Amino acid sequence: MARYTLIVGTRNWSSWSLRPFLALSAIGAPFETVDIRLRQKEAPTTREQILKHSPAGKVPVLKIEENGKTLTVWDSLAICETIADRHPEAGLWPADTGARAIARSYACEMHSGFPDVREQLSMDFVRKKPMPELREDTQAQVARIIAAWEEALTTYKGEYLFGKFSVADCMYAPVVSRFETYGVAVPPASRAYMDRIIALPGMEEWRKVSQKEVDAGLPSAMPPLR
Ligand SMILES: N[C@@H](CCC(=O)N[C@@H](CS)C(=O)NCC(=O)O)C(=O)O
Repeated sequence: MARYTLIVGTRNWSSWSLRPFLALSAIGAPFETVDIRLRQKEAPTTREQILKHSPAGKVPVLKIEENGKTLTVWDSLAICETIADRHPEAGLWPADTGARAIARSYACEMHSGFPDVREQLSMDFVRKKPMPELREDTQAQVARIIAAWEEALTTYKGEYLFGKFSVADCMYAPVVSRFETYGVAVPPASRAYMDRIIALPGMEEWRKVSQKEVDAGLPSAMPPLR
């Protein structure tokens, strides 16, 4: 059996790391995590620590040890795809090809978009914060996310965006956390969806570690990289 190790960044801040953590949590196979503190400037710096695992110098990273070999996968979406590939029984993509194409579009839209949401509503997993004054672009991106959620929830009529829990939900879970932190108002179907995401066992586990980081003095906002 393969041994999975997921290298993640500071949990309270690392929205990218949360995505594959939820995918791995959903398949039910055991996995280990290695936590790397982001924005560590003294040796060993964050960069030095991440480079031990991946030449891309970013978390998350997944290591798969199998048959005496180690496969290293980096980038949150590539990791989620790999987990979905290796565990078809978990149904991390919809079975229907049309629904799967749309679910992939949702995942990729999140992966490559919404820069203003990321910047103005940065993830601070365990905290509640006042809503900043949102720029027009941010408002448009928030509206687009909500419209996309409503559309999927209405079309696929399940508990999650595409009925069953999928990679699309992993990709949007950090947005759920951001909306919760800043009290973004959403329609009832999206609110119920957010509550289901928040209640996932993987989110609960992530919250426990994030809370420990915050209790140990983690600052509220992730400092800029330079
Ligand atoms: N597109 C990448 C982005 C990953 C990313 O930007 N990770 C940040 C942490 S959330 C990182 O590793 N930053 C390096 C650093 O802070 O030194 C992914 O989806 O995995």
